[in-house]
Amino acid sequence: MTARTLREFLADPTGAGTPAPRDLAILIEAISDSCRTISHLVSRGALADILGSAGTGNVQGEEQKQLDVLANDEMMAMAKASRVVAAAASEEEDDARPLTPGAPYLITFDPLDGSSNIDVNVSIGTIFSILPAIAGEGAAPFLQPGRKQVAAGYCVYGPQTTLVLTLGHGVAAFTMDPPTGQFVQTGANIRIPEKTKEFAINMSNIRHWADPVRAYIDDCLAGDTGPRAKNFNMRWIASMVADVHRVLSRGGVFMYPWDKREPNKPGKLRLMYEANPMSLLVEQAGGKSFDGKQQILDIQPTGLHQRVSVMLGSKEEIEILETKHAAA
Ligand code: AHM
Ligand code: MG
Repeated sequence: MTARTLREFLADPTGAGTPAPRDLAILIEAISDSCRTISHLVSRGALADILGSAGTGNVQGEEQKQLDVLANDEMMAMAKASRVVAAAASEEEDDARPLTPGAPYLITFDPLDGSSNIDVNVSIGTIFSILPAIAGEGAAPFLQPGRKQVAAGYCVYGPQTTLVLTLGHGVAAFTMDPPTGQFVQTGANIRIPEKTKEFAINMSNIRHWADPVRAYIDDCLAGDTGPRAKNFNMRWIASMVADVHRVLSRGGVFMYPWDKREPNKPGKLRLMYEANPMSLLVEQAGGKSFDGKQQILDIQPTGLHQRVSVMLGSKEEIEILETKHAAA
């Protein structure tokens, strides 16, 4: 059997002969078109004179790179042209943009995640989350818990360009075939191994962590003579999209927890653009996600740009983290 294209997958995503809702299929295909365009821009880099700063900042006060702005413009134009998106919100823009009145979906995205890696030729990606459109103005309709997502995914621009997608029944992966630009299915029903020996965290922040996080990592570092009785490996790409892709591919735990530097800031990563879509993918692949208090998908959002503590990945590791937090 020849591998299916993304379009063929959307015609029968569960194998039961039922196509994805038409407007959802239109949107997913439109997103994949944008990912192809962004992948092309990313691969040209300095040749197109698009590396370096854009000379602007986003709503969070972070410097925007030229490619952040180009990717954002591409995703916004796509959402508008699709005619199936009522409003879109981006990590790079202050406010949600109303697009097509009466359309069935809302979309949120981080157009190019891993900004610190853009100029150094390390994997980066686009993360997206699709919610049902509900009544309300501005940010209000977006403030739905992650469990309400009808689809979520990311495209990682690495050695291959790979789109990873959930429509709420399992996780599938599609690799872009450069000669044709087609996304061809290369992964079905992806499962995160329950057990792992690999963690991803920015260790330079160790002195700032809360006690349960410190205790968990200390146990991992103690290796086969410590309480976990096994040696752990560490990876940190500093692109969430690439770190989570590794977790989905071979297991592990990814963490960007709250820390004491800015106690009133819940975390670094953003709930609507990063944590929710990644949590849905991880849960659909048999893993778990946790913010130190509750499952991330159950959080009731209060703001479009709200930040959150993130721990996600292999089920067994997240359950150990839950136990450590409950005991603290
Ligand atoms: P960005 O959306 O501006 O790229 O920031 C999010 C990124 C994540 O991809 C990554 O996990 C994290 O920031 C890396 O942070 P640090 O540089 O502190 O290790
Ligand atoms: Mg990001």
